[in-house]
Amino acid sequence: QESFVVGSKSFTAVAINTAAKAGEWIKSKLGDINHVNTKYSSHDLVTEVDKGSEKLIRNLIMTHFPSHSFLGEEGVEPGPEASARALKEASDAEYLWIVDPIDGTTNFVHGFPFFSVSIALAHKGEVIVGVVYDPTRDELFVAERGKGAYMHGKKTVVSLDGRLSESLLATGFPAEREYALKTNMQGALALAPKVRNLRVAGSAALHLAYVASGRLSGFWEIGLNAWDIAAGALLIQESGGKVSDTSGTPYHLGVRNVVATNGHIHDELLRELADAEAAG
Ligand code: 2AM
Ligand code: CA
Ligand code: CA
Ligand code: CA
Repeated sequence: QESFVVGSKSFTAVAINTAAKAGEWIKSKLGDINHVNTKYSSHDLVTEVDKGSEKLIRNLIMTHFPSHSFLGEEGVEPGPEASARALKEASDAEYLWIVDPIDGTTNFVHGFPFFSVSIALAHKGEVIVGVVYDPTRDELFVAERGKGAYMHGKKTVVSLDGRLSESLLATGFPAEREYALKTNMQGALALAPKVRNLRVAGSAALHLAYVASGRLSGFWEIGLNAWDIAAGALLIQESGGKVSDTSGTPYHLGVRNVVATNGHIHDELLRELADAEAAG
């Protein structure tokens, strides 16, 4: 049994308080953005609120746990190589906080109310605490390894849907990343007639929290980063679901091509996605 407590400080309590504070601040900035900068292309946005949220989160966490390491999206150069390198460098740490200060920045910029704060803590490479907070709906999803997942005190449980035909699935359309866009679109095109319906709402972390809480039967997306997935993956595992990469390898911090389901539809979804990619 891992220890979730150092002295009198609970990792989970700090994660929850930090996500709540950051979320509240983000919400207060909605509709009040002066500058939108682009990272890679006109599709890849970052605002002062992304950076401010990450700073707030980093300060709170490092004040409580100065010996821990911290990996946040806005502290890493854009692009898959830099983020893989940053994760590799950080993965020697005994305790590593993995943070997305706003997941769904495009939504945030446009005032489309579907974005979240994602905070995970990994111990020796294994996620032990995951928190995803949706400030718009004031919904806080919390998981502790081995202890279950909760939303506001109520245990979250994945959906019972046993077939794709009765499933509501989500994915992402990352416009500036050609391979990821094409692969996700091919998957969506192949799956659309076979599932109940598809959603593309723009926050991977919140989609994962929705799989954990049974609102979605499954989610997949190619080309994500550790900070998009870490907290949500634990939410799903602790809610009885399954998380892997597209080849079926069980979830680990390096997974970028994520498939996350209630477990029942997992193999069927993996098969359909593999067929869709092979068919090109
Ligand atoms: P973000 O809002 O934190 O950037 C939507 O498809 C998902 O893709 C979101 O979780 C979004 O996270 C992420 N995303 C957006 N641009 C990205 C990029 N350039 N590389 C990797 N992930 C990205
Ligand atoms: Ca981003
Ligand atoms: Ca993200
Ligand atoms: Ca982000």
